[in-house]
Amino acid sequence: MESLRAPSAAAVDFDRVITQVHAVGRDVVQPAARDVDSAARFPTEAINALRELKLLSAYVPVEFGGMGLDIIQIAKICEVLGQYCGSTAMVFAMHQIQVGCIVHHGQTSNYFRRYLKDLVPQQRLIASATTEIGIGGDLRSSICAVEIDGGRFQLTKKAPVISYGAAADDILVTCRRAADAAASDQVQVLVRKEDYQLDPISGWDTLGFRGTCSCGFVLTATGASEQVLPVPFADILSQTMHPFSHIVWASLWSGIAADAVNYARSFVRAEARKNPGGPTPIAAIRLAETDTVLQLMRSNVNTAVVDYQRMLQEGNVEAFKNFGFAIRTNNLKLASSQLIIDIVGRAMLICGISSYRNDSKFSLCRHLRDAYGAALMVNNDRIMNHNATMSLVHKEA
Ligand SMILES: Cc1cc2nc3c(=O)[nH]c(=O)nc-3n(C[C@@H](O)[C@H](O)[C@H](O)COP(=O)(O)OP(=O)(O)OC[C@H]3O[C@@H](n4cnc5c(N)ncnc54)[C@H](O)[C@@H]3O)c2cc1C
Repeated sequence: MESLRAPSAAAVDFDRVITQVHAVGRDVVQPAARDVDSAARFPTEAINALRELKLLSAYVPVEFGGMGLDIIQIAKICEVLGQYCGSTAMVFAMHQIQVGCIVHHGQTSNYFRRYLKDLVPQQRLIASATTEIGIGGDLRSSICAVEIDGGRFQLTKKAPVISYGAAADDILVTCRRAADAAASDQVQVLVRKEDYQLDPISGWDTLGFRGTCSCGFVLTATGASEQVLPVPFADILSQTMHPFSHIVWASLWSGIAADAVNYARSFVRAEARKNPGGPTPIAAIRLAETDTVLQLMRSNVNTAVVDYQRMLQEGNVEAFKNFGFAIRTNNLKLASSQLIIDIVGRAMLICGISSYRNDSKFSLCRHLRDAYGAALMVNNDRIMNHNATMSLVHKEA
């Protein structure tokens, strides 16, 4: 069986890429992060800097002109970006999920092969419209349908949340295969800015991830029928969207958590410097404890991403249907979205009131607010409910 993603044949030196991402993080992303957050504005300068590094096509295989990075490397970039700005990292991660869906499931189509080639010079930003008014976060159910007639399609979706919808160039939309199809008989359609209209229905004045600008829209689109991905959405979800999302999200949440721990470390060091040669500050013990939790969080991501990369290379599509794999992927999301709150909370205890202030150099308010979004991005209760159902029939090997 052919692999969904061949072994990494990256066209670049990955250490150099990571150095460049840190440089952009320090010089562009972090200086803008507080303004992005307080104004709830799109991180334009950050995404443009990533475009300049050609990172929006980082997962595009080398044969199409991309960097050919693998999921392990993409996850690492998400983690690094998370250390500088949660919203920027989330935009980057969500875009990569859409690229992943096209790379894994579009290559049998001339249209999508051409699209992947265009992605490299054009650095198009791809958003996602899965959630729909009337079905909440149930990914396996759609109300809207793509209607194909004479090689053209028409599509209207009421989407309560489309992250960076207004800034995107293209949007991957889940919908029913046809007007008479069942709610779960879904496809994904790539709609392009020149062919769609977004009518706003809600803003994005939220607690955290404010820079993702995840407003609600009624999306109305037309296009050519070849813009429908040639694989059922059920397969795209189990083989790509589900594992890819939870891995890149958990990676960037690790980055946010690691940054909070770095703040705590600087705070403890500053305390220790006040009393040279004195006893280790009590907060240093808290810091050591927090480090163990961060290590656990990172280890979870690492295990999941290595497992997924191996499965992609093996190309055994049956393996993705295994309940054990789905449960492990869900567990990564459940655990990471709780650990990020735990770690940021511990870092706040260490830094004390300065972390609670919005105006302090040790402020962790943004980290904490972003952290609380993690459990809601596909509601943890909904995920736990799926795990509960699967665990009734699943047997661990
Ligand atoms: C920062 C951020 C960015 C996002 N970006 C996007 C995006 O770009 N595109 C997109 O499509 N979506 C996006 N989302 C939204 C998506 O992640 C949410 O899953 C979606 O909005 C549904 O959320 P909900 O809480 O309203 O609904 P639900 O998931 O339906 O949850 C609401 C309630 O239903 C309960 N529930 C649990 N299980 C079930 C069940 N089986 N059936 C019914 N209810 C159940 C839950 O416990 C909860 O109490 C984003 C969310 C966030 C936080």
